[in-house]
Amino acid sequence: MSENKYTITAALPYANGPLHLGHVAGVYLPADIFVRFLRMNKEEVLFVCGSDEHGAAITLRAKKEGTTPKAIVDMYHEINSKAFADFDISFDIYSRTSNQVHHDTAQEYFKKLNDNGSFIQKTTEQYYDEEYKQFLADRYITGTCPNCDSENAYGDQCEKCGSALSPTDLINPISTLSGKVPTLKETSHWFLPLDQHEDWLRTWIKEGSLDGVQQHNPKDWRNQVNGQCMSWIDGGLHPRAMTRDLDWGVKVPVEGADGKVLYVWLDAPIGYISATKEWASANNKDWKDYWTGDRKLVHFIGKDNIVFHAIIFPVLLKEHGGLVLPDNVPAYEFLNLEGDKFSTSRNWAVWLHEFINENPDKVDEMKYVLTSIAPESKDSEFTWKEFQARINNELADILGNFVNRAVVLTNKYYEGKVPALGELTDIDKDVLNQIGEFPDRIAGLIKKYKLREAQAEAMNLARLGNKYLAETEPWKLAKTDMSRVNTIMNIALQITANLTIVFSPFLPKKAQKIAEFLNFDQKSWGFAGKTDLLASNHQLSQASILISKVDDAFVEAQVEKLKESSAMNDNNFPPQKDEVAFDDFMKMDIRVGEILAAEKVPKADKLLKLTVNTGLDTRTVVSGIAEHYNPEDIIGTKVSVLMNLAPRKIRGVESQGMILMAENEEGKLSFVSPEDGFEAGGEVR
Ligand code: B3M
Ligand code: ZN
Repeated sequence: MSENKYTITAALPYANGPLHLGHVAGVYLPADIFVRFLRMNKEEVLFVCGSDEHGAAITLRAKKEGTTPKAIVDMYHEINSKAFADFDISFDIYSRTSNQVHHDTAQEYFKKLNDNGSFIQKTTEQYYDEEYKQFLADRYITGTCPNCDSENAYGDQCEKCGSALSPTDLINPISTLSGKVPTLKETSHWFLPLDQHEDWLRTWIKEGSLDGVQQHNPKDWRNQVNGQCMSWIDGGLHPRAMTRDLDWGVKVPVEGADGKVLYVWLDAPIGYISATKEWASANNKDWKDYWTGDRKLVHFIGKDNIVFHAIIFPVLLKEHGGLVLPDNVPAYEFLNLEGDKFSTSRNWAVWLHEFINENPDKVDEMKYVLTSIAPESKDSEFTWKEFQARINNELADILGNFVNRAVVLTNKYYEGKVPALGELTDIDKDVLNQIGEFPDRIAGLIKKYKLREAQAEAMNLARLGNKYLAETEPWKLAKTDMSRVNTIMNIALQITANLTIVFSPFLPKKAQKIAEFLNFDQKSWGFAGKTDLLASNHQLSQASILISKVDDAFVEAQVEKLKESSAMNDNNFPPQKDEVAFDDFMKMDIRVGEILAAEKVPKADKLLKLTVNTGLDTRTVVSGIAEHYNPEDIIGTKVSVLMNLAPRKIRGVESQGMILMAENEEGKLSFVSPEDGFEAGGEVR
């Protein structure tokens, strides 16, 4: 059945922060749905992704936090790869660009192009920070965008309007290191002369053909992708520097290039190839099979990545020779959150790993909501209210309700054995015809990357089921006409079985669960409609709850959490609390205490049980500091103790007071201790 072979990539997320719902809705989830669909159709598909661990965004973050780029990427690679796995994103490999195989691959690639004469070497004047003695590439420099006047454009890109920039394009450039106006200084770099590629790029994008051979149908590409590409090409392409004066990245593999690394947007897309190599060598395959011949290469990306995947990387692929160009570049618009843009710096975000940790049983529910609002053709918005409405009114009331009725009634009337079809009425025939059409129609939409509509169609099949049961009312007929009920329940169960198929790419866990109710192996079926998936007499299993409803308290808590965390000021500190009266403050009895003993509280990662001399007595205080202090290191330490806090039981231990802690912007805790010579019992005011 496999006609096509696919290599599917999802943009490599920068390992400089956690993933939020915007990333998921507009890249990883649609890519995963598409891949799951292809796999069900028994197409040959490889799905690659990994962490993008180079680039100025990472070195700058390390500098700001006083740590190393390596520490940053190790941390976020871990967080993000786990979040993807927990969210059931079915990559064949999630690699990382700090791997040796990637450094080797990127260097080889560069050398090959350099030997081909694909680059031009130029000495140009680049911005330089005199104070930091460093050239200012990409995010090391900000200024006003010449295209949209946004004041926060970076040296390589304006995130507001999406245009690709060079540092010298910026109006009023400022070094992000010193905050000063940079000077110009000569340096030599390798440039990709994009201007020399305008002609073939134009034909390839407009007509989908290359060297007279049809590659893809340009009508299959999204309008905004074609539109953005054509506006760049028509605006005139310019040579673009492919190397940088930086010490973090893939070293330029040429003599005399000390202190230079590959531009992150040269090395990152090559990361797709390195990931393929890593996967291939672990699976006894040849990576080239996935990048040559009649392979369809599809890049799922956000709209700010279009130029890199639809212009620059294709030029690099063509210059390499022998490799396929993308068959499609489905780019997504942006998802907003509760009326505002997602913002990492303002902490206006729903973080994927946090959501999963707090709601491990709502993975498919979140998938459903995100696909319902996927920003396919324009920006869209996530709200917790809509999250609740989609789950309660659609997933639970339509899908959950129908499946439950079909399975429960069959168990009730037939001890779970599928009854045989009898004589068909017009309404039966009509429904059977419609069932057969759903999978094909949904498949057609998925192939066109219209996943939002495709999922809505899947839900329409459940709607059809509900309507059929409401019109035929088997629960009434059960008293009078059991042979009619046989037919109705058979058809209702065939709809249920088809639901496991059409929902599989979108809601893999729920589809699996429904299949378990039916005792049905939906995985062995292609994505095709059948009205006899369940044979008569086939034994079902029991139904359990498929979808739990979301209550108002959940919605309120989520909105509250978002507002609280985003109210943190620039330094990540919470805002000032409401005023209190002096007398109220004076009610607090805070004293110097001395820690006499400390031990871990069993089965509580964060808690230490402290024995504290307060000057008045010796008491037990439980404190959430186990991740910040070793018990043996703090004996004898003087701390501040809130004495008259009502005692509380924490993990079975009564805590008589509270140790006051200072917190920094990363959440690290420190005791608030008096200077030497202050004894236990002294008041803190
Ligand atoms: N890391 C940018 C981004 O996350 C970049 C994608 C690389 S794909 C080769 O927007
Ligand atoms: Zn702009």
